[in-house]
Amino acid sequence: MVPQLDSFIGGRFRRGPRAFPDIHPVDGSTVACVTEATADMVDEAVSAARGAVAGDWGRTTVRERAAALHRIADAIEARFDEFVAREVADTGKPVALASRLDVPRAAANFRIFADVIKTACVESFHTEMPDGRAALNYAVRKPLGVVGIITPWNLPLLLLTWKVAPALACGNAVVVKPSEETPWTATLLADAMRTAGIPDGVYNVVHGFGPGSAGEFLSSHPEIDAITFTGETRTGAAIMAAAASTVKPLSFELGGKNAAVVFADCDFDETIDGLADAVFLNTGQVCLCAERVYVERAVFEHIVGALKERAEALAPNLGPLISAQHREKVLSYYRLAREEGACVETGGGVPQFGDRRDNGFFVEPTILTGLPESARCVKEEIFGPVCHIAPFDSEDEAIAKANDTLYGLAASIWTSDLKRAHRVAAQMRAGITWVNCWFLRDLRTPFGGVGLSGIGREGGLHSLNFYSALNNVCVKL
Ligand code: NAD
Ligand code: 6OD
Repeated sequence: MVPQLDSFIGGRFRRGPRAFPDIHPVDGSTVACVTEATADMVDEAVSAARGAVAGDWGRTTVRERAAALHRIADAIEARFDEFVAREVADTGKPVALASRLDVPRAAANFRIFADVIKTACVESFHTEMPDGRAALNYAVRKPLGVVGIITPWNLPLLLLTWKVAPALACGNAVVVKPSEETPWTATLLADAMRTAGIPDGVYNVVHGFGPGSAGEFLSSHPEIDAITFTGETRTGAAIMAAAASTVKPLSFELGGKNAAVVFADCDFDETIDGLADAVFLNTGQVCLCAERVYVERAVFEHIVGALKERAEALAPNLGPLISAQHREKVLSYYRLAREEGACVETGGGVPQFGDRRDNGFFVEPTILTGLPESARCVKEEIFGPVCHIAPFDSEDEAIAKANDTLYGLAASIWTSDLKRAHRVAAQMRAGITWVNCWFLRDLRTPFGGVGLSGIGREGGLHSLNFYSALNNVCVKL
């Protein structure tokens, strides 16, 4: 018997009438059985959240909420190994990665927003009118109410807590809809919430799918005050349409087709280390991954050769893709790349292990060269362990190529010339530009994308400003 994962509504686990399997991507086995929330259950979750905001939770002070967030982080850390095991069961990612990235970041997300909310300032103006009257204007930060949170499968706990923490810091209650592929850590977080003494109804989980299921019920729900979503651009558009008639704030972190720009003067070893992460971390299933690498011609062959070596060395320890369906999507791009005339420098297929992993969803890390900039493999997000590497001859050409995308999430620049780094960074059409590093995060900084990569910014005060309503008070003096 596999464990059953139920929705969590008003402080109680609630079984839905229909069940679906939670599949382990390493070998295709079923690790849990998830019960899907009905429309009525989503209504109940929203009511429970509204009740919490109207009740004790709505009366908490900033100090009390900051302490509560630290207790949630403590509860995650106390069950660190269990969170790692559940994340690994759902995603198939290596234990080392979940232990280094996903679970520590979940705790850090609660701690940072506990700190940020305590020091967050609001505007105040001393107003002087031409007729001699004066006033004091000051803003008051209030919760929005009930926030709907819809998240993807690639960094399930990290991306969920990145939204839950600031939403709770601002005094909201939340209804979360984790990806159907990765339901486990959102469910385990419900236990951590109980341990941390978070009142019933503040954190609710509804399991299910997107269209015609919990995702759509939540995004079209008239009683939800705001929606924050991370996932595919196409899904963001569907959520925007579903939410339109009940006008509400939306925050979207969407897809990317990110560029890395490598200059001949880069620190070669540091760049190869950085690129290996930027292309292959989490089997390329990070929205920030570089799927387009532009390399100054003088070092092109050298970089292609070294990254190829790195890909081949990484291959045996790379985790699987999330699902059979996603693997088919990635493999369809591997086939398309050949049709489009790519040279496959390494990879391009499915590895054979001779053990249970042959039933899993693995693909080979893949490096492509030789495609024109117009190729679909250079234009469309693949979301796998693959990049296309192309040469460039001038800084302007590199910038133009990097910016030639409808997305605009992240970019990285690799050079020892800091003047050039600042100059090129300023011209990148992306929400985040890293110089000589990748995915190095300060959680106070603005995080988000332009174009098809999203709407709004998360991080530090930017998150607080999304999850709260600023009310201005004008006092005549
Ligand atoms: P997805 O859009 O398929 O699913 C994300 C969530 O939306 C899931 O919970 C899903 O059930 C739900 N959903 C799907 N259709 C819906 C609908 N019509 N209404 C309401 N909810 C719906 O994304 P995914 O495949 O889980 O994740 C991969 C994608 O996410 C990639 O495109 C990646 O770039 C993007 N992503 C972006 C960021 C970022 O910060 N910009 C971070 C992680 C992932
Ligand atoms: O680091 C973060 O805060 C963040 N939102 C990362 C997103 C990664 C996308 O897959």
